[in-house]
Amino acid sequence: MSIETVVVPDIGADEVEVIEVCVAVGDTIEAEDSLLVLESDKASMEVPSPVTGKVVAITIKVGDQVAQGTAIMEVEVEGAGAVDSAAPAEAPAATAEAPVQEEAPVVEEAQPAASAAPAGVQVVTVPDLGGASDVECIEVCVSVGDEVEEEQSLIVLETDKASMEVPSPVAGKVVSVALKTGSTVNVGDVILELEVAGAAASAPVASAEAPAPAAAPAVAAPTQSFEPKTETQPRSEVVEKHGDVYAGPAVRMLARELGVDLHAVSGTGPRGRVSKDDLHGYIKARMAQPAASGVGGAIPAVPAVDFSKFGPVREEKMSKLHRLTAENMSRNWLNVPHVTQFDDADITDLEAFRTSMKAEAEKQGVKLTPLPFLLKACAAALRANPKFNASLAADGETIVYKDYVHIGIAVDTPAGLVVPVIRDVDQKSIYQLAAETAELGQKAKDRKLTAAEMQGGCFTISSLGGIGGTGFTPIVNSPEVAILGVSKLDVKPVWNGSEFVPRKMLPLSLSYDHRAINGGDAGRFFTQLGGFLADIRRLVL
Ligand code: CAO
Repeated sequence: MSIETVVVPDIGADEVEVIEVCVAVGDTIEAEDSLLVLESDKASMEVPSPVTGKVVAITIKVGDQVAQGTAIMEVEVEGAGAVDSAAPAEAPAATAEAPVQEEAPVVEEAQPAASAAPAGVQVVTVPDLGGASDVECIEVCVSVGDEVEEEQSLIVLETDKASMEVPSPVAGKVVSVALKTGSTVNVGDVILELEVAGAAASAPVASAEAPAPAAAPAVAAPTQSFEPKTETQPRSEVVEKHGDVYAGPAVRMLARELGVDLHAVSGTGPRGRVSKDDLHGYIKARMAQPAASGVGGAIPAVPAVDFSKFGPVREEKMSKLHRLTAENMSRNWLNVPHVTQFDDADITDLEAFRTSMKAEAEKQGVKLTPLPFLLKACAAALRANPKFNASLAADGETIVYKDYVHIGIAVDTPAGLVVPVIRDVDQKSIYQLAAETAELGQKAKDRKLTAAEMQGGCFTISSLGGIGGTGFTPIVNSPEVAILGVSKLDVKPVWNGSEFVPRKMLPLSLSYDHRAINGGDAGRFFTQLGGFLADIRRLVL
């Protein structure tokens, strides 16, 4: 083990603000996991981790100003040697490993060149993007007819790691806009045409002759001039909701994600700039408002309670995994119209077989529980009922059927709930499944699962059978469309037509997304699953 100090990499700007710390002490992080989000007034950027390890200390906090080389955190990295107490002094070494600049926006250089042309219509083009290409335009901040000031934001561009505003190089009136939200742009692409204040529209000046000002280095895009177009662009194409609001790109992005119109938010920053806190404050205030009477009201917030008024309390921060799980649960609960169906599977014969095979399984090095049989039976039922082995596409209009059967198993760990995925369950033997379940379960508890081992599931089994309970309603692990809850096996009297006989009954609950699956589909799936479990010989048919 050794301790690495992770420092701020070259961010192409002097000092920027930490607006989010994405990890906490004790978190296990992978290389490339986001550690921080930084924001200047022109750009926001994520700082990914250069190493894999465990966070042992965090040396910055939200609101701090940081620059290249500022120590961010200490990470315990797997490897030889004892803890290196001199590690912080090695910050520059960590810098060398830190993410390279190419993914961070070059804030100062993102400024298009201002033309020194005295008058005319100027074409404003996309400036140097710090090496990035095919960058998405996520916001067009102005529209035809707008008077813009020098430095006023024209568009907002976004890569997967950073967003940046492109300010106007000169003051003028927008005569046409060449981009719209969603356009993909590269350096030199035309953004818009500006009629420069005081210009005679009929006397454009070739801006190719215009030198770039000192503030905008040669890497910035040149401006050009040409005859103004006579046709005007339809306003509806370019009108942007937040165009005349002063807010940084991260705030704009958050507002878009949350569906908040920034016009409604009062900015408390300099020149009325809307900060993240302003946005959060606005959302909190809205959430605190009573839901509108009638349909369509927002979900009323649960009021905050001071529990210490009623007795002693202890507070504990939720782990990151716990918070993520909670978010996913809320998202799935709110998005998926759930139906849960219950049944008992008669596994008397399966249990007799399993018990008879336990000793042999042990010789093979595996513990034979009911779970691998359940996996195998579910795989067969999923193959026979493709609607369950599917997902709804994001467009809400397409169903994606999967020709593979990967099944996740919910594992409750001290840090939170994780769902490792067993691949190609239909092609594996019971022993293989038992071994893989045990291995992934252990890895989950040791927090050693990789992201790949938790992805690609088609269906999930949540087994509480080893713990207890007679039934529960599991939440669908979206974008999967169904989940099987397994409760504790019990011996129950079952009527066989002439008498009650004791049978080992396994309580099952099947929750499904009613947008993708109907009750009839679920009935058929459940009946088949029960059939496979009641007589596992059917699995080989
Ligand atoms: N009814 C009765 N007994 C059951 C059973 C059931 N449905 N399912 C398992 N058991 C028994 C097993 O046979 C085993 O008994 P023995 O030790 O006597 O053989 C015992 O319960 C414990 O089983 P297990 O939990 O070790 O093994 P598993 O294969 O059932 O589960 C794994 C593997 C990784 C899922 C498990 O280790 C685990 O983490 N379980 C917790 C499940 C969980 O957290 N669910 C949370 C879901 S929250 O939505």
